[in-house]
Amino acid sequence: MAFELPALPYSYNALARAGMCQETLELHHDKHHQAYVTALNGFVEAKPELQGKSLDEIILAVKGDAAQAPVFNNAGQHWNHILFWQNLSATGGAIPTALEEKIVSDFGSVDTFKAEFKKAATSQFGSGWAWLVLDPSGKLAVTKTANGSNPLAEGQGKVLLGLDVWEHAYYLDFRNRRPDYVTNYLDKLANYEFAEAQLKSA
Ligand code: MN3
Repeated sequence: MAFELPALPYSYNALARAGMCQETLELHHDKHHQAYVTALNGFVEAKPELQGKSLDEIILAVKGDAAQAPVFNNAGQHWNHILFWQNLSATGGAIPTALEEKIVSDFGSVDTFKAEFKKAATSQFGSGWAWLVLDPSGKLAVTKTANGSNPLAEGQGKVLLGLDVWEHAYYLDFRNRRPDYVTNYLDKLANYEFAEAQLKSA
């Protein structure tokens, strides 16, 4: 069973007013994400040991194996983008009560959480991701990973939010201004209701 590109959970122009234009979503979803899925399916077809495994199982099976890095990168990016599309909302930015209480309890304040997330997202050198996770001890934490890696591969806990900081994610909308892209995400695009649902299902 081949892996498939999931449809966006909103229209291509749904996020334009919140800072992510139609062309960004068309290229990012239809070209970049599709390319990861196509490459991953090619590897699975060629490697019997990967066949029948779930996406999570593939990521965990090949992580840390230099010879399998192309498999890891494409599987990781498929996993990351499935999460990412659910992380965005045309009416994002509002933090529901249970999540806000947990953020205040674990970071001290919403502003501190946002400052830590922004620091992680802007200090990730080159391509990668910033994350809000529920760490293995049950506390919220901000992390970052390089390229196609993610908290699943690195044992950082359950993901509540993940922000793509590859240039393809923001260059059309924000040019070289990654900090502005991150701030806009936290204040206008982030789907904190999805994050709260992840927290409650943990
Ligand atoms: Mn991307």
